[in-house]
Amino acid sequence: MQIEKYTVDELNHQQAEKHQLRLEGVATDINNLEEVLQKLSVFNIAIPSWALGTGGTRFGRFSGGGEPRSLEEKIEDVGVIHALNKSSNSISLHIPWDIPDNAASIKALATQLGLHFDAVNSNTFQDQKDQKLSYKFGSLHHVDKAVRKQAVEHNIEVIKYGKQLDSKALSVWLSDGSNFPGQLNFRQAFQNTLESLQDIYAALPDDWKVWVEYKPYEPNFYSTTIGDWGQSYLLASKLGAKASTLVDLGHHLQGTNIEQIVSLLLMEGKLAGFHFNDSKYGDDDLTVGSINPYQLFLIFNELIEGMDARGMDHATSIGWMIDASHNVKDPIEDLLQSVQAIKIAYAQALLVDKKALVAAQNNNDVALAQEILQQAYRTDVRSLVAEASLRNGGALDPIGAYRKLNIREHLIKERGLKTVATGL
Ligand code: PSV
Ligand code: MN
Repeated sequence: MQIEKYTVDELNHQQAEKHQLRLEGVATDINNLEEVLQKLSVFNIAIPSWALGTGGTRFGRFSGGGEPRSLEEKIEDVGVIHALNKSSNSISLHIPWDIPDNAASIKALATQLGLHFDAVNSNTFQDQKDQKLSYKFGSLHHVDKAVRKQAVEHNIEVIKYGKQLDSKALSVWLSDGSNFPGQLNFRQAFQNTLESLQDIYAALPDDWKVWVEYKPYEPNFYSTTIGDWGQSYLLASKLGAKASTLVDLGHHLQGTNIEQIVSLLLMEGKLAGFHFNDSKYGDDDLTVGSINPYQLFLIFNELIEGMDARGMDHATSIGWMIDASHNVKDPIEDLLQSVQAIKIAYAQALLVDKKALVAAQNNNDVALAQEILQQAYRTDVRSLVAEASLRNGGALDPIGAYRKLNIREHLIKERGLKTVATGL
């Protein structure tokens, strides 16, 4: 389904007056308004191909209706999201869940919707039907060289698909680990992983990157071979300049100071990018900003500080992607909410008075430093995000528009109530 622009314009028109008043209200306190709006309008967050269907847990999965039945339909759903928010201009594919059999036509469809392809993701955490050797005891870290070789070859095949679509990065997440003490020799597992990644690295095209994602637990519950940012950073450093560390917000133990991790990875030029989500207990895959929006703001504050210090372009120098699972919400609504939450946190962080913050830090004025951050965080920036969307031709209120245009009903009519998308 494609959204006609005039329908969005019509809805915007109805809300124009209210929006203008809100914008004027907040604009008076912002010196760099045009700069903030410009930065917001070029900021995009990739949508993962596996997040367009309903998610589930090992206890069950409850389909929501109208789920995309093919890669083409997933791309169309991202097209809907992008038409509404003008901030989701790319899709990240997971292979083999979404193999682009006909790359030329897949690319043409994406281009028609104003989309391109973000990082491609490999999958050696599941066994596929026609697979020779099992990943039950891991893939790139496996004790058996033949299994490692099979996993390396899969990653090289994923790069091949990515090349056909003009992707520029391979994202690797391994579930490799152990469930019980004694099961694994940690050093050997790490060395095997490094060697396997070196083989993959050697197959990377010159203008590609490899992103190494970490996760503390699940599906393994005693150790994970790339379990934290230190292990990922160590691998990325040993691999070389094209390798860096991917931060998935849900992949930290409770209370971890993620903003500090981000700051140091940026300082070392080793922050690959993000998988955004939110969580209360673990890797809960909840909507971005739904549990801890202040943490998200603090992360963006460090990102902006660190990127500006290195002269990096906010929008393009690292990868921005959502990685969430939608068990009870309409996935498109959940993704729209996530993108809005990210843009809100980014906008708030752009408002931080950096000069004043540096002065407060250098004077050890702790209370003032906190005031400066919270002044920005407590600013209602929703009308700034709306204005950036409007200027790009998107909706002032993307979720409201999605509902008013009855998009899910159209999708159910077109695809049926009981369709099931590939993914977890
Ligand atoms: C693992 O939990 C993860 O965050 C990785 O990014 C996977 O590729 C993704 O979820 C989808 O399963
Ligand atoms: Mn992830």
